[in-house]
Amino acid sequence: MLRIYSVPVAVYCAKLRILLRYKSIAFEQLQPPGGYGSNEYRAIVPSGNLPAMIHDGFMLSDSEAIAEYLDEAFPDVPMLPDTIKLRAKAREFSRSHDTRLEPAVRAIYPQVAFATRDANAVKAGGALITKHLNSLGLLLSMNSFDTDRLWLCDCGFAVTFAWITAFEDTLGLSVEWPQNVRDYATRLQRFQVVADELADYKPAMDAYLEKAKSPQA
Ligand SMILES: N[C@@H](CCC(=O)N[C@@H](CS)C(=O)NCC(=O)O)C(=O)O
Repeated sequence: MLRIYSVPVAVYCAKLRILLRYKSIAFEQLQPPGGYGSNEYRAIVPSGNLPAMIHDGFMLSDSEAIAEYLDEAFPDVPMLPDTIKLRAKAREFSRSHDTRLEPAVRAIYPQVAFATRDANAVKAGGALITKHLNSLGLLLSMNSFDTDRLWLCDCGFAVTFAWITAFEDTLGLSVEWPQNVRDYATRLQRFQVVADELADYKPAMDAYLEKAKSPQA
């Protein structure tokens, strides 16, 4: 049995669940004992991060390491391309999500609470996200992945795009989306597993965003 340590709002857990759904891998989710970052959880998962996986007694953390492991362990529905160069490109694409776009979006979380929000920090955050979306647009324009399939590198973007849109709606975050990035976001949502995961994930996003509301609203 495959077990995933997770909490409902965790972005990288939602990313991983898209892959698990697409590959039809059965899994069970567990709360990290003592909460993530706790000594109890670190005794199992040294980074204290989510997600982490236990597969037949084998522990692995980091969503991308887990995703690549699962792609090899459950090869029936491959989620990495079949040539060395396209696989490398897919990894470049994944890393641009995990190390660039998502961290820029994560920097907005401290600004969610209405009571302590700094409008200048939200504005600066929007500019940084726009910069990364522009880079993504350029990367996409050079991309030759089959667009009829979902790739491992698509999973994180699907979730992060949902957060950017939620921040536009709730915080008035100002972001410019290159047209091909908008088209990419729309295309990802047409995959049933992406739509299903985002629908299941939305209550956790909404609960997190409650504190964004003005007390007068
Ligand atoms: N690059 C890591 C990022 C994981 C990550 O930042 N997870 C968040 C939850 S979405 C977390 O565990 N945050 C708590 C912490 O960093 O201590 C991955 O892909 O797994």
